[in-house]
Amino acid sequence: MNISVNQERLSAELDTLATFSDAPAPAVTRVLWTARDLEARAYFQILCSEAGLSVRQDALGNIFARFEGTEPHLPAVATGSHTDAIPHSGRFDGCVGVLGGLEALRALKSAGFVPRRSLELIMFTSEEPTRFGLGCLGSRTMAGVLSPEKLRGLKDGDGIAFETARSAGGCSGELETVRLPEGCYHAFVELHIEQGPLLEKAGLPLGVVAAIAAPATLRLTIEGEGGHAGARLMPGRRDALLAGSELALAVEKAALSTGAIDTVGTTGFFQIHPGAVNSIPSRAQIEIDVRDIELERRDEVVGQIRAAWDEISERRGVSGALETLNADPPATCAESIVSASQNAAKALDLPFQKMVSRAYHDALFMARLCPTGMIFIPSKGGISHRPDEYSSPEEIKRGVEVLALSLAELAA
Ligand code: HGY
Ligand code: MN
Ligand code: MN
Repeated sequence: MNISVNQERLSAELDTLATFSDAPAPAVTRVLWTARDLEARAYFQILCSEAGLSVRQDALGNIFARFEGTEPHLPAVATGSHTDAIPHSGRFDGCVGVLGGLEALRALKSAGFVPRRSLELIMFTSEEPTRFGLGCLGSRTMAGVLSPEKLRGLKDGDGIAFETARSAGGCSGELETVRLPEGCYHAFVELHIEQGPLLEKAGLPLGVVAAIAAPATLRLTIEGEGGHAGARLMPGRRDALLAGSELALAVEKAALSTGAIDTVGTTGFFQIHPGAVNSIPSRAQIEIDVRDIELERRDEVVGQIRAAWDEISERRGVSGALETLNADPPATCAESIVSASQNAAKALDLPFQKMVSRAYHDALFMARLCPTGMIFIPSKGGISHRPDEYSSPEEIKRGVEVLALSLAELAA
């Protein structure tokens, strides 16, 4: 099938989407249910309606845009990603899969393709953990991994309750209706930027993902003792920042201790109180991200971090419970999806490599619902979660073409 992707239109739409941001260009900040996020959601829904797709939103704000097939009662073939963006990040992470997914459906429509199974484009709520500390809220709930009770118990960094934020975000309806039954979809394919250097290093335009790494997030509030930086002498201090700093170094040490290149550990969030130069830090809030493509190794690293915290807190006389926010298993991509993507790449005469995704994605949870796979396009310099994140219009166009042909094969 000959499809033509409208690269100019897609680039213009990605440029417009990037303007809905709480950070000055080229950075993008777009956090769940902020005004910018709502603008992006509204913009996406307009584009889908203009493309003749039927659009609906569930109680958690997941948006579904449907290209009806000739047999609409059959489980649909889905694609999609996210448009929320962590603070001061880039304009392609997630957005390529949402607007590129839309462009794939438009290209199939204009090629006169009529799917037997309906095609459904999904914009997932809060793939990033920024607001509530937990990533993939939409897909995690759709897959039944996150319960409505757990959702209702969440509070953001300003103490705003989840339900308050949800209704302010224009969502209504019971959270119990978000969960989808297994087999609700025939297949799910997500187009995403690689966010790493491998495709660029290999000089390849395409990656077909075989597995998605296992992420875990830990959170800790360290309670020490504050005091005057001058008058409080060193012996017996209970400095929360220093305890947290030792823990952050222990995270790095634990990740390196496995000797496996696939083990990563990051202390990405570290806030101290009161934050005055002449006041001893009495409290520190820390969030730790640990991943590996092997579950046992990941959990071994988490165990080492817990043991390190027990020793540090005891020795320094500080307290705090190390809470696990999520510890998800890795996902293996379904052979049917991997082969559909490979067939598409071959039909387009595009070389590719099979690879692992070290970033997590909504596909990690859609894999609990149906056969799932991912298509990667290169990231310039392997950079992501930074304002200089970049994929060229040509690379995006090729990813959309492969996605469109993959969807066509799966929906036929
Ligand atoms: O952190 C991740 O892997 C994703 O970008 N949320
Ligand atoms: Mn991201
Ligand atoms: Mn992403």
